[in-house]
Amino acid sequence: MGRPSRLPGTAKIDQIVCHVDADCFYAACERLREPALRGEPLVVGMGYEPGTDSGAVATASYEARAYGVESAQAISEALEQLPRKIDAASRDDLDVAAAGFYRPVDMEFYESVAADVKAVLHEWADTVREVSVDEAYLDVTEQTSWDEVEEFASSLKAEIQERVGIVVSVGVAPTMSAAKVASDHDKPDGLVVVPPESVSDFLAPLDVEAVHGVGPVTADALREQGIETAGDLAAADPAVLERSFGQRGRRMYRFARGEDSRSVEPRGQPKSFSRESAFTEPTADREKQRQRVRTLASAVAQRAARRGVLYQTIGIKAVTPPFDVTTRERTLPGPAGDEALVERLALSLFEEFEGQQIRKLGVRVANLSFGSETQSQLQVWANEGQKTTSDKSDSRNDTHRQNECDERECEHNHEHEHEYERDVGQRTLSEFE
Ligand code: TTP
Ligand code: MG
Repeated sequence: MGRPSRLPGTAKIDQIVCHVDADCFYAACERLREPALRGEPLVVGMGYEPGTDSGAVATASYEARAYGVESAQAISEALEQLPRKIDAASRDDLDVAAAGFYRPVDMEFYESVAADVKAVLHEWADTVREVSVDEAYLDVTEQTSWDEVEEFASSLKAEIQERVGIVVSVGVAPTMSAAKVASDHDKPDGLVVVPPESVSDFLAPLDVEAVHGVGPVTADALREQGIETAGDLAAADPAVLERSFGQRGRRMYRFARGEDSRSVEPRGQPKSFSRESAFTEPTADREKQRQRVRTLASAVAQRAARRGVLYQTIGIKAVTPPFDVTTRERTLPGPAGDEALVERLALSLFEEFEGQQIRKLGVRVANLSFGSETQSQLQVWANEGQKTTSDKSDSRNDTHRQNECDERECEHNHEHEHEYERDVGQRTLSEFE
C-alpha cells in the first residue's frame, strides 16, 4: 500500500504531528509468534519465570486489563486477579474461562519488531523522533494536510498492521504534547485527529491525568488543589503551579493549554542514559531506597549493554521534598560496561542521602563510547571494576541543585526515562525505552 500524497495546492497550517504508539506492545509481539494467544488475556512479566509468581507486569493485553491487571503490578497480585490457564485447568475452584496466559519479557524480539515498525514510519515521514520502543512522533506537515490527515493516518495504521502485524494507535495534532494525548484517547486501535482550532476544546474536559507529563501522583496533588480537568489546569495560576511543582508546574500548565513550541526533531546519538522512578509518597525507608537504586542502576546498565555502549561517568539523582534535586556523579579513568559496578557506585553515591525523605531517585550513565573500538576496553574495566574510581575526577562533592526536569525525552539527547509514578517498591521495575 502506498502513501497518499498531498493534493497540489492544499494549504498546510502549522505543523502536523502524528504520535504513534503500539497497543499493549510486548503482548502484541508475543501474539505475533504465538497466534494462539490472540484474543486471550495475556500478561508479559519482567523478571517473570514461567510457573512462578516472581516479577512484575510489563504489560497486559486489553483482555487481561479487564480483570484489573496493569503495568508495574507484581505478578503475584496479577495472578490473584487472573490465574494462569494451566493452573485453572487443574483446579476445581478456578474457572478456565476467567484465566490467562503469562509470558516472560524477551526484549531482543520486541526490539526487532519495533525496528520493523520504525522502518515503516521512516518511509511515511521525513522526520521521525523515536521516543521509546513502541512510540514515535512524526512530522507529516510535508506529507499531508489537515483535510487529508485522517486518511493518511488510517492508511499508515493499516500498513503497519499489514507489514508487521502490530496494531498502533495514532494521535494527530499541531503540537507534540497534544498528539501524544490524542493517541492515548481512543486506545486500543485509536485514531484521533485534533485540528489546530480544536486543541483547547479537545483538552479541556479531559481528566488532568491525561495531560502529557502529569502522572497519578501529580494528578492527586492537583486534585487536592481543586484542579480536576485539563481545563482547570489551563485556567490555574501558573505562579502557584510553579511554587508547588517547580518548572514542571509551568510546563504542565502550557501543555494543558495546548501550548508546546517543540518541533519534531530526530534523535542524534544519546549523550547519556538515565532512568528515574518516583515513590508514591516520599519515603525514608533505607532498604526501599537502596533497592530502588539497585534496580534503576541495573536497568540503565542493561540498556547501555543492549546498545553496545560503554560509559565513563556514573551518577545519581535524589529528589527530596518539596522538589529539590541533588545530583552526584563519579567519573572513571576509562570507559566501562559493568552492571555490578554501576550498582555499586550508585549505591555508594547514594549513601549520603540514605534515610532522608526521598521523593524520586534516578541513575544515569554518561560520557558514552559507541561502537566496536571500545569493546577491547570493556573487559579491562570490567575486571578492574573495584578500583576504577579516580579521586581526581571524582565530582562527588559538586553539589548541583537544579529544577527537576520532567521530560520523558530531553531536548539535548539525554535519553531520559521516567517510571510511571507508581510505587513498585521492591519489585523488579519494568523496562521501557
Ligand atoms: P506503553 O506504550 O506505555 O504500554 P503498552 O504498549 O503495553 O500499552 P498501551 O496500549 O497502553 O500503549 O509501553 C510500551 C511497552 O513498554 C509495554 O508493552 C511494556 C513496556 N512497559 C513496561 O515495561 N513497564 C511499564 O510500566 C510500562 C507502562 C510499559
Ligand atoms: Mg504502547
